[in-house]
Amino acid sequence: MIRFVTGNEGKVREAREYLDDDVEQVEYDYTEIQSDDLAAIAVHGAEEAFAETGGEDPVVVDDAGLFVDALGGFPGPYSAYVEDTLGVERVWRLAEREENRRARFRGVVVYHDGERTETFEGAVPGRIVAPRGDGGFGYDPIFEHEGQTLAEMSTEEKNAVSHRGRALAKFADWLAEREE
Ligand code: ITT
Repeated sequence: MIRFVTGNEGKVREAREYLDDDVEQVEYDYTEIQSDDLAAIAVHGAEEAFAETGGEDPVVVDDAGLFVDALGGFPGPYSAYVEDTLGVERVWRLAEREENRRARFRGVVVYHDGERTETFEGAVPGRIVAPRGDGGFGYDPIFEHEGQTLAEMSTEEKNAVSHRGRALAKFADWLAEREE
């Protein structure tokens, strides 16, 4: 069993497509260190969550962010804070003024079992658009990849292209190799 440490059910739903029923959601609010480096934030979180939640099963932490080119990578590692304070619609309004609407989602999935820590990364290019679609979560309605927003895709379609899907695919391969 893998303990996925997150308050975000959408992340767990996407992870189940790769890890079947071997995933349990654990809501532990780990310290998010201030860093530009998503991997550093997630590694710190995974090690703290493993130590503090008292289980033996390995933990996984997923940290992701939306990086808008014309806004110097904003909101980046501060994406959760910006979603809570400004909201997704206002991030679209900020990007709307720019000629260049290119952006990318970047994400890391970190595994920690008390001894080893492994990091898997993924990214997806796209552009910021007016909100469309009601699937997914977070910034999905304003992030378009090849003509569709991530919120217009099914979980399977999103996973096939998304930052999280790419990171989870690498993680699932690594797990399968270990179990051989
Ligand atoms: P946990 O930290 O509890 O895992 P969170 O939602 O706060 O949940 P992050 O810090 O990784 O997770 O998220 C950063 C922000 O980016 C947050 O506002 C998310 O809604 C958003 N986000 C992350 N992955 C996303 C995705 O696949 N699609 C759209 N938005 C996403």
